[in-house]
Amino acid sequence: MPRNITQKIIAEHLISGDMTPGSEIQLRIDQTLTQDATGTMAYLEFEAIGQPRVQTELSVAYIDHNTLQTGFENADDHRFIQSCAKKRGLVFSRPGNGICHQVHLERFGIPGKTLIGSDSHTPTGGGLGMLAMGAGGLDVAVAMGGGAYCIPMPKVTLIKLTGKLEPRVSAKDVILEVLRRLSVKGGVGRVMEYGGDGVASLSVPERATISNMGAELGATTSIFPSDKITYKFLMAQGRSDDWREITADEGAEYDDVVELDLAALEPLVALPHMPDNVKPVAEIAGLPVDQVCIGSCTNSSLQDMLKVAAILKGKKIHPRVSLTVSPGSMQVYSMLAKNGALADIIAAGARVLECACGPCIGMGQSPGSGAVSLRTFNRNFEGRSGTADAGVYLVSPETAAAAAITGVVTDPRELASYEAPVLLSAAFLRNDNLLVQPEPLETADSVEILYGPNIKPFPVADALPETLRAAAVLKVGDNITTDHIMPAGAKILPYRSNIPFLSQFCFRQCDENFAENCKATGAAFVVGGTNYGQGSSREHAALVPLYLGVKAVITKSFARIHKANLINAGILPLTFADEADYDKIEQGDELEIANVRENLQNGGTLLLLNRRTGEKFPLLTDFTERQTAILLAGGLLPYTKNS
Ligand code: MIC
Ligand code: SF4
Repeated sequence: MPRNITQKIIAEHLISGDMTPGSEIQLRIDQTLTQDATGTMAYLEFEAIGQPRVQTELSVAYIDHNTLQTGFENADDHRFIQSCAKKRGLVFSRPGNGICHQVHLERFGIPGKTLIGSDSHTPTGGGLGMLAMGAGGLDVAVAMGGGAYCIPMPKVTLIKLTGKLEPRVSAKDVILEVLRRLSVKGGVGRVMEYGGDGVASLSVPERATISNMGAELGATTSIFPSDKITYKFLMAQGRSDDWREITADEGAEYDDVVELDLAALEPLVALPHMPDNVKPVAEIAGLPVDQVCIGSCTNSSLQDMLKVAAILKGKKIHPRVSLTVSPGSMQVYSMLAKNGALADIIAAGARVLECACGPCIGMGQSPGSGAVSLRTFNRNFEGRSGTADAGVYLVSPETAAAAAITGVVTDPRELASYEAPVLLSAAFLRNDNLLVQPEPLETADSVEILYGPNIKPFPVADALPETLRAAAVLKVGDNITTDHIMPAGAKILPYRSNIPFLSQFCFRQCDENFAENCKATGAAFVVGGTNYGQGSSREHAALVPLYLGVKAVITKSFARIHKANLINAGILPLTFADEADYDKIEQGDELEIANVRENLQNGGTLLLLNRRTGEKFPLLTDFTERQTAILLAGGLLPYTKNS
């Protein structure tokens, strides 16, 4: 039977399961990556699993999120991760080497391989034809130990590209258009597979921009074919041997098809505070801009930076605007320096930041009160920038650079003509000085793991009891993000390995008394709307609620990675059988679910009793056998240890 790209790679990596959409499949994982903000926890979990060395073809530990060192915490965590990498057999990418997804694309990604990473933008690797997925730290730890990665078999949507982008319209505009049409939940349960004649006009970094921000659709991942363009990219990286062609078979079937004419696109912008709140740039042209930030794993390739440099060349940034530029990797940074484009960026007045996530995760550069900030990033959730009342607008590098000069939102097609950037490179500059290789197996025993005082034990749930009774300590609406549940930012991120400290910030944006209320009641339920837990893969959004006594989260629907993280942590993720029942619960109501273990084991329905009204609501428990066993055991760790 003819197969699409997704089905081909899944079939090659299938350990067990049946490839019918929705049913659970277990996949062999070739590569893993972690970053530091989720990595400390992942390595603590790896240790708890008890495996001495990683069993994958390649595992890389990156440092790119917590690079501000305003106290000892981040530096200690870097040292901890470096020592784990050395002992356990991982390549370590030192701070300054770049954003995990950009570096992985350049130095390690291989078409046709599977990759999971403890970061939701791991699908960036889809630009190279990898099946690359974001996952919680514990799932990555299990995969590092050679275990399978379990997901529901995704549906596959073909995004059929035709035509070619007009000048100054960008790959970013492609994914913004997809978000405009499909919304932040449009990709749930799906792989977005790109095909059609238009694919050939897109470079690997452009494809990576599109697959990267497919995360904002809630998709399992996004993927492009591996073709001649992929070959050229790998060749320029000195890795032509890693190439293999992967295309969909003639007559391959898809669950649905979205047609997109690249030539018809115009510059787009996602308005505050959701990545799918997309409008043409022309519609808000003239809006005064205070800050422009260029970079992040979505838009920090050499190609993007050269476009920015070409627009800024010989110009001066507007007096109102603060412009920051973060190249995605040391490779990008050094090539910019070598060819002189960096000098054009600096001369125009940009503040050049290190090769890291930086402002994207609120690590510095919080905008001023009520500011308008144009960013080439992928998320504009309220407060994520560190300034609660700032408006973050997501745009392409061209649109960002145009506003930096004019001081107002500007359609880049309105700019006077500028010299188009010369795309260097039959060969990229290669310098792996900031990659550290692990200790050989024979001597690994002698390597000491270096724990800092900020590393605290993480919570593990007890086996599931027969009856759950607790108050609905919090009731929230639709599209709650993991940034709501467990915020990031410069003040909090250094405590990613200290769950007790983090707990005081849980759900702060929704209810500043959440943590205290949980502590007062000892046990809690959270009630939510649709797409609960979208955004980041951070398992802290499950571990911290677990620490605070959350037993179950009851919603209209969940985002994929967060649901998996809740199960892994031993918190029940339940959905209303009838969405209208959501309205029949008020914050503070006492709720009870009886016969939990028995009903889960028999595949029966759980009934939620609202003790205030006496009403009972059926809840869906669409768990696989494995997930049920994990929940009964109290989470993935006790389950893995017992099995
Ligand atoms: C993000 O973009 O929100 C992050 C920070 O990269 C997260 C990971 C994290 O919370 O550490 C992600 O996307 O998974
Ligand atoms: Fe880093 Fe931002 Fe990308 Fe997350 S989205 S990996 S914080 S650059």
